[in-house]
Amino acid sequence: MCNFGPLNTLNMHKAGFVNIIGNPNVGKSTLMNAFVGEKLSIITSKAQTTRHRILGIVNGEDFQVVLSDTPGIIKPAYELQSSMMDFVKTAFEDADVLIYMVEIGERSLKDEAFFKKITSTKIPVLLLINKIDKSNQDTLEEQMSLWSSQVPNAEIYPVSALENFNVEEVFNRIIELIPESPPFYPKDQLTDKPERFFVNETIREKILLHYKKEIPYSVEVETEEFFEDETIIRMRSVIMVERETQKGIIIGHKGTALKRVGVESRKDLEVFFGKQVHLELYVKVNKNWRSNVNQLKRFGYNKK
Ligand SMILES: Nc1nc2c(ncn2[C@@H]2O[C@H](COP(=O)(O)OP(=O)(O)OP(=O)(O)O)[C@@H](O)[C@H]2O)c(=O)[nH]1
Ligand SMILES: [Mg+2]
Repeated sequence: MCNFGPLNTLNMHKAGFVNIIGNPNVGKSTLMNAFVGEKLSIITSKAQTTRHRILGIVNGEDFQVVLSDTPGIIKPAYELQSSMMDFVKTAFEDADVLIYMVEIGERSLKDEAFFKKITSTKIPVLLLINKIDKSNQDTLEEQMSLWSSQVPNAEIYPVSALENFNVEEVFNRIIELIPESPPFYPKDQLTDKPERFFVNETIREKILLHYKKEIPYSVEVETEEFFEDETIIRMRSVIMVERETQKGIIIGHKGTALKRVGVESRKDLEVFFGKQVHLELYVKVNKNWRSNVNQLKRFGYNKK
């Protein structure tokens, strides 16, 4: 984790927005969680795990770093993916520092327009070559020279977000780069998302982990009830799928598959909220929700 010592003795305060972008699955969310020290973003080995722009706020006595985790850059094939890419676009608009994350062995960004934006931006770019724990010195050197020629405006850092290698050094560089400014958010705030968002995401993570092919990409989760008393939080969430056949798959034989999602989600949520959790889950068909602009708005996929 990062070392949050005071910046100086002059009462100067720094604050800024640091937006993390890159291809799917390179480790953007892992990095954000490593900075924040909390599991704000879900992480799986599948591409397109993150669908929203999620803020993670790191507060120190004399600084506030507002990180944004964003969806991996893809060519959108349906409306949900277009909205996901709109979140990435907004990440260019308000950044004080851009983190462009690639993983070891990667060659270039699939989307040329985004790539051009990165190489021509006036915003300081930190290019992080992630997953170096999987690499060796020769490959790393080759990658360092490849990326310094591809993105000459970037400062390059080899990192391992998973093993926390060089994460603190990158954070210290961020503190140097962000401007003098009062904080943007209250100093005890960790994120911009409400509690229900983390319930939805935890459930979606279990679905990404346990179901194959198109199923996780056809699922949206909505938490309809979130009621907290002194000892327990009671939640009811609906798992939405696009078609009737998918509903059967989610539930599984005698409900065992859905039960597993429920048990694993509850355990994670108890850790996240630090309280006993009662979670009720059910499945509903919401035909073609991911191509329906109004439905997408309802689920928070409108960028503005
Ligand atoms: N070996 C290794 N694996 C890593 C590292 N960082 C992340 N991973 C793994 O890479 C996979 C993807 O990580 P995420 O953090 O979900 O990646 P992402 O870029 O947020 O992915 P999307 O949200 O789908 O765009 C997971 O299986 C992580 O455990 C790393 O430093 N080393
Ligand atoms: Mg992610």
